[in-house]
Amino acid sequence: MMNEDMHNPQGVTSLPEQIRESVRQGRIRETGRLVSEAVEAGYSGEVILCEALIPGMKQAGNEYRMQEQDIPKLLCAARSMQIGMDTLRPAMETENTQEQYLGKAILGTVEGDLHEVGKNLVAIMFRSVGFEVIDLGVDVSEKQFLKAVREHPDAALVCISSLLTTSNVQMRRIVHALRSSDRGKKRFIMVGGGSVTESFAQEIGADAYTEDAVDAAAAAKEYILSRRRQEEGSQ
Ligand code: B12
Repeated sequence: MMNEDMHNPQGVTSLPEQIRESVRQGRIRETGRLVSEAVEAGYSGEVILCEALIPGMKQAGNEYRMQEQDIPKLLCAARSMQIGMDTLRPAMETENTQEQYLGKAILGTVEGDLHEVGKNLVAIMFRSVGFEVIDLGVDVSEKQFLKAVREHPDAALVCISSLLTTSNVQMRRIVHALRSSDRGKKRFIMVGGGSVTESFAQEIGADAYTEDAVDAAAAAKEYILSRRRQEEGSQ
């Protein structure tokens, strides 16, 4: 693997740093081009995500909060992040072709909430460890979650994202409705997003909460593998 320091010895800004700045500034096409260049240059998907795209988006969010950026600029940053993730996806899937198939996971952002960047990141990380993701998108109602679990009875996991505290009430309802529809076949429900905490997750009866998408994918994989070990042990 190449030297992945943020600066090369000549002091020229590295590709991850350029990507970070490009997302922060909301330069959509440039972000796509830089991510392609970084992939070709041999940077791993994880480095591009964790050292470039995510920090760029976080910085844009912080500047928006400090009123140093306005909504249109923030939307461009979110769009740049999305283009970056879309560009990265084929490379990440190739990097992980040796991963075993872990089954289906249903994913969506709760009703009333249009934030999609974190949810899309969860989708990428889940796919990268071997899950098939059924992405319901944003503003997903209790009914739509229930329809999805009926249509995909083999999905062992449901992942719910919420960024707005006002949407937490929806998250509570969705978890409750999913539990009531379980009929003995317990699904693993994971929740996350900026408005969710570990204690809220426990209070509403979710099975797991993680702060970020990388840990979420690792926790989901661990759950599936331990379930398979148990099933093998009981045969
Ligand atoms: C970008 C953004 C927007 C964009 C969204 C664009 C898009 N296409 O997604 C736009 C401009 C549309 C927007 C609109 C609004 N926003 Co906004 N937005 C943000 C901002 C700046 C960044 C969110 C983001 O993309 N973060 C980057 C991603 C990578 O992080 P993430 O989503 O948190 O996801 C990570 C983890 O949470 C986790 N995760 C996420 N989902 C899941 C799911 C599971 C199962 C698991 C395990 C983990 C997990 O993994 C991810 C990282 O690894 C945040 C501030 C912030 N710092 O979060 C405010 C923020 C979320 N917005 C906020 C608000 C208030 C709004 C508006 C109401 C503003 C308004 N007055 O109109 C509207 C609401 C619109 C709606 N109905 O949804 C508030 C929410 C406050 C609250 N607690 O309720 C925040 C916190 C800003 C603030 N400090 O005030 N917003």
